[in-house]
Amino acid sequence: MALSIGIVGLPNVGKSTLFTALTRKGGLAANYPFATIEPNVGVVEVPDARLQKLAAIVHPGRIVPATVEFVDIAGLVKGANEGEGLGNQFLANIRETDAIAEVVRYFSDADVVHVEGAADAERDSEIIKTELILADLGTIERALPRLEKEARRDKALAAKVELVQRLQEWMNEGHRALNFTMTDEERALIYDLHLLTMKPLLYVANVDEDAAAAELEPIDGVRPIPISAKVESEIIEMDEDEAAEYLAMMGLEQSGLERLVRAAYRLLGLQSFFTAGEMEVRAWTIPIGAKAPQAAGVIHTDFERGFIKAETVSYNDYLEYGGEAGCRAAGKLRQEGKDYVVQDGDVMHFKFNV
Ligand SMILES: Nc1nc2c(ncn2[C@@H]2O[C@H](COP(=O)(O)OP(=O)(O)OP(=O)(O)O)[C@@H](O)[C@H]2O)c(=O)[nH]1
Ligand SMILES: [Mg+2]
Repeated sequence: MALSIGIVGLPNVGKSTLFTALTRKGGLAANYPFATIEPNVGVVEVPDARLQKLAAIVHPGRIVPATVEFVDIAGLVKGANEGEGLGNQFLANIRETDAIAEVVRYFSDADVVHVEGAADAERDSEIIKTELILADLGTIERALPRLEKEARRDKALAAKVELVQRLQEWMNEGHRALNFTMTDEERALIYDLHLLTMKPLLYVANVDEDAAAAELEPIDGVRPIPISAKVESEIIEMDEDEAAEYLAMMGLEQSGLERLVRAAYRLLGLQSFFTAGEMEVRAWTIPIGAKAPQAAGVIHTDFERGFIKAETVSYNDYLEYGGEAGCRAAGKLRQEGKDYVVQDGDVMHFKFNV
């Protein structure tokens, strides 16, 4: 389950600069609006220092971190839903992502054109919010006639039609789908519409280099994550020690990637568990609250289907007792069954039978 995050925002706010820094991939960052035309997809390893600690004990053939996929699309402008600019047609590329990171310009470089004249986080994010809502309303408008037709033949669909109509009213008042009160069943009913404003949203404030550690005012109730795309793009040119020193100088403990991924995990209720063997030490992503079989299923569906038990060691025990053998001897290796709720950092070995 590789987490995927779509990057949106006004043109020229630094989306591609950030994307390039995060993914170390050559998405074009350029000082003119609409530099990005084709969507760029990049996969990034999730930094997790625990992997190295585990590897120091196990000496595996390789280390496999969890990954996050970022999708960089063209900037959205006011009126995008009516075909203004280029962004709207690329929204389709982020329909399938798990979350949206909206880049908002805070940096104050007069040489970089702002499509609305000057940066204003409140107004700029409002423009994007409106465009995303209008894009969703377009999706709903296209889907409804088909749904209504199907509902005439299949009475079971009446509830769905009624739900989508209520949602349409709500969104017509300028609200995101995410804030529409729904039961889990209702949420499942509209899942296939892949509404953009249904996705959890993070704001990334692209700040001036000296403000990367700033505490910013919330936008629409959500505190933005300050990241300097410029700093990030400088860090990727450095070796690890240099980068750490540079971050410390900026008053930061973690790179923007780490802070962004951590925030996304928190927002989406995700955590990691590990497998550790001679061949590889590996991180896997699961929802908080997932039980052992569900965790097993992330590795292979057979592991879930034929789940018997999970030999489990807490991350701290694994380090303290120097690995599996030490934990076994100390009675720290637990045999967990199908109702075990996996804890962040658990080192697990699944027994299964298919
Ligand atoms: N001073 C400063 N300039 C930045 C920063 N981030 C991006 N820029 C500059 O802003 C311009 C636009 O950056 P891009 O990353 O191409 O912006 P974008 O949001 O991808 O733009 P579109 O693809 O056109 O929507 C480039 O000249 C960047 O160098 C920053 O943190 N500080
Ligand atoms: Mg771009």
